[in-house]
Amino acid sequence: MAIERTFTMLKPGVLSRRIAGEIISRIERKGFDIIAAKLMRIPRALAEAHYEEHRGKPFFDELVAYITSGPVVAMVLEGDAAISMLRKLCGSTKAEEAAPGTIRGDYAMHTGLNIIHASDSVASAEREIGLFFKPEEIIDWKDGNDGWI
Ligand code: D4T
Repeated sequence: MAIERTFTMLKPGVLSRRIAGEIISRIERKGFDIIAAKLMRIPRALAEAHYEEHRGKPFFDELVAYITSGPVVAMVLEGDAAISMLRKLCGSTKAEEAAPGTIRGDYAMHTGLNIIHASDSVASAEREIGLFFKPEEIIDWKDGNDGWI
């Protein structure tokens, strides 16, 4: 499998619910390397750029309002097939289809409040990492545990 980088974001509400640690812990225990992380409030323009593909859809305004309503934790993760691995760990976008055991399945009741974002392709990951992080904010480190993960 190829090593990939993916972008993820713990959406507003995660900090208020005091579950950021639990979610990050699941990501770490799976084996991803966290190579960038920051707490931030997303400016409206960045939220709209991030969700540009959904502009004009009925849920777009609510989505942008939600994502700008409080601080998020933005991260870049690295690992084998990181993009599809993280999508599986998050579970289905639709709340009613997200399986128990996945992050969305365990922590979200509503699709519009699905608590975590994960890039869905190499192109999206590159675009989203570039929107949220400067190259110097990404730390390329190795923990020496490759044989165990
Ligand atoms: P997001 O991007 O949560 O950050 O998730 P996905 O990559 O899994 O899903 P998406 O781009 O299709 O949707 C983005 C975001 O919009 C919300 N949404 C989506 C919604 O409120 N109603 C809907 O019908 C859909 C499809 C949830 C996630």
